[in-house]
Amino acid sequence: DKLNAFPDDFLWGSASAAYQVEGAASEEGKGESVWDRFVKIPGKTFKGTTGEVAVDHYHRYKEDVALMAEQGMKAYRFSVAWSRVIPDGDREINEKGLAFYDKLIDELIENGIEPVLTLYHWDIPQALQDKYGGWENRQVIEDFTRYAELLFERYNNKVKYWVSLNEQNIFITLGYRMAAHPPNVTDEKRLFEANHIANLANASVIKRFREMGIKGKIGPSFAYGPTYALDSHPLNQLAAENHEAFSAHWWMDMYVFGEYPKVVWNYLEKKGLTPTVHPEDEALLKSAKPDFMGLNYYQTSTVEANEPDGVAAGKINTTGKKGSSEASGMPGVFKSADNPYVDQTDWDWDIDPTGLRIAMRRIDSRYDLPILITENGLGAYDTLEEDGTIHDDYRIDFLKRHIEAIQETITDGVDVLGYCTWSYTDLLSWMNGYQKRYGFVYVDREELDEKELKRYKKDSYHWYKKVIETNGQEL
Ligand code: GCO
Repeated sequence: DKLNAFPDDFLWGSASAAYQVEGAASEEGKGESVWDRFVKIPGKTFKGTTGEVAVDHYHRYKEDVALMAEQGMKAYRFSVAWSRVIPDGDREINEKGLAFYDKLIDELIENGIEPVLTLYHWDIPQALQDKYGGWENRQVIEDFTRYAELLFERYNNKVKYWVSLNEQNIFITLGYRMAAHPPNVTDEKRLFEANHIANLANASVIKRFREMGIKGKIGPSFAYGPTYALDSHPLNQLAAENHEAFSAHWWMDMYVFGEYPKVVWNYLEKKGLTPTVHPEDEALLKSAKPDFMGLNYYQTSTVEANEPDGVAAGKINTTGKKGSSEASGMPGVFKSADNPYVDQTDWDWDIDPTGLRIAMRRIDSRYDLPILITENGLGAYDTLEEDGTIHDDYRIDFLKRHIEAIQETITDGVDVLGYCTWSYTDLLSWMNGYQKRYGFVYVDREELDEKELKRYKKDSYHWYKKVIETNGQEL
């Protein structure tokens, strides 16, 4: 029965990431992260915007949690900034930084909101980047695990949902192929090496989580949107299969089965791009199956066959995000195409609620894991009216259609733990500044009076309140 689709304990939530909301970039002992450094390179972000102040969540977390509580929010996903709690990444612990997360977590729990803690949302300490090249050096596995252990120990019994790496596919691809994220590199060989080490680090923290007997569930958050073939031409269908292998199985197979898909491995081998694998890696990678797959869903991709000799020879589109990928093809494998059946957002991302249903069904049938939707939302321009209202009916429409798709997917038999919209308050869009807004709560940065940063409830805030109240029955 469709009306009973959402389980009673369904986690209606919302999400954010440290660098995008906290601000206080160098307060109370916080160390520099690679993002604090990267945003200073001219031309890397929209009008040079940074997260130095962001939306000042660090000082306003109480106000933000109060707004969530009033809305009836059941879960809040946030990330811990590694360089806030271990400023150099591998040395002293900064108690003041940890105290912030103590307070945030307690505040959430007191208000009946389940904390969903992301260990890594892209902000590795700059000190580790300088010292040994960050994700390109195996030392990071140990350092990341020590950092995770600290949080596991401290928040065991308080935090029940843990996210290991957020969107490994995005931070690796944008960081090492497109120089659109730190460490600002365009090198395929380095990309696959760093990616392998990130896989090991991910496995290592999950293994540690099990060894420590932490109560709760842990999994990665992966940016996934299914691939469609442009049409039923068999070569276009094959191209779609290939894209799915390169952009999705390449990572998710590793998380769940501890191995790389053959199709991609063999292709990379021919190009001399396979990462260095040590004999002991396999055992670690196979010892760390996640409890759930965290799904960040924004859009689908459409592809067609590419000429073997490379008409559009270029890059692999692993981001699943147009506009964030210059990409578009691999000779003999696939190239990007436009989908004529879907509309686009203000940033040209395909709007495709059915794609979310397909995404979850594919994850369910290939990996047989519960799914926690850790992100889904609409980045748009919003207008603050003179009376302090924001009429974001386009966002309501977007979210409503995606929630309907989730409802259908649950009736298909897929185990869905919860739904965290992206994002709670408006926040810094890494490369697009503060004009690209995702939140239920509008943050006024227009006057650039950063001390003000007043919060306003959008229409979608009130709408989601009712969705939660009725457990998804009233959309
Ligand atoms: C943006 C992006 C982000 C991501 C998120 C990924 O506009 O910068 O959409 O906000 O969705 O950080 O985990």
